[in-house]
Amino acid sequence: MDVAAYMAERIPLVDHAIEARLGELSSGDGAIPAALSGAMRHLLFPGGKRLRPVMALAAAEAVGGPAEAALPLGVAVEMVHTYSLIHDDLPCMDDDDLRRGRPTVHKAYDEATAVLAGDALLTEAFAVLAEGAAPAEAALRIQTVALLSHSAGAQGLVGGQVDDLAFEAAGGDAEGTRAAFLASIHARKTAALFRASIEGGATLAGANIHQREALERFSRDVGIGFQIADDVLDADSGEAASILRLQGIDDAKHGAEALLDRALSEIEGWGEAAEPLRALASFAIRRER
Ligand code: GRG
Repeated sequence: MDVAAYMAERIPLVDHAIEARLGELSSGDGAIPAALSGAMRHLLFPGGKRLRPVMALAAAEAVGGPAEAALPLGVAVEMVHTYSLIHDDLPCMDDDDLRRGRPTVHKAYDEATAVLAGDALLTEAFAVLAEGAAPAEAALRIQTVALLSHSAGAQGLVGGQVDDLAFEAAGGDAEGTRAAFLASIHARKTAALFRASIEGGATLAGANIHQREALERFSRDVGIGFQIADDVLDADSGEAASILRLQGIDDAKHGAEALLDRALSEIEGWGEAAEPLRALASFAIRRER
């Protein structure tokens, strides 16, 4: 399976849907301020890998649905992801000047605008997901709104970020304590949004409970494996809550491979339709950027 070709085919669907939404926000009587619109767009275009939305579409296909069923979720998760990066870069968090080789939003605009652009993306994400559902899919959309809320909220991204900031102080000295704490940070900070994308995408395509449960486990392993890959790629960053604080690069890579194997075993026997999801999981963990 050519994962690059699959992504090249699906990313324009996501980009077009994000563009349409931003266009709506900036037109007509309720048009948003130009500075806010610019700051919201700043990281969205040109974006990053768009891995989470493409995984949402692939998860919909994996359970026999059309990719388009997951498109509102694809837009929503990319907006939440983008908000998290904008806030993560702020002076009170990681204090970064550059993101994807360009000035961070608070550098290109100012701090208050960056906070507000993140807030706007986070809240708009839920509007995108909730609006425009055909009556038959309304219940599935509501379930997916709840899933994304939990993934982004106190038990997910935000809680993970709080623990991440406290890692040095609260990690404890014992190796076992630190390993468990690190795994919990990665599960919340990174894997939670993969779960919302993957289980949510399948939910919107009508997945049954067994498929959803398998994808919950699949997405946790893929999300943590993705974060390990990120730590390995970012080995020189000195990031506190990195797997490389606990083990060497080779052990970390082996651990990520084991997670990939276990994830793939969750969707074994799902047939050809799940091939893009398998290929994206491999890409997430074996990527070189
Ligand atoms: C609530 C004030 C406030 C802040 C929250 C939630 C949060 C800040 C930060 C999230 C933590 C975070 C940035 C996790 C990192 C996960 C990760 C490895 C992101 C990089 O993802 P890629 O590689 O990025 O998919 P691209 O650039 O490709 O989109």
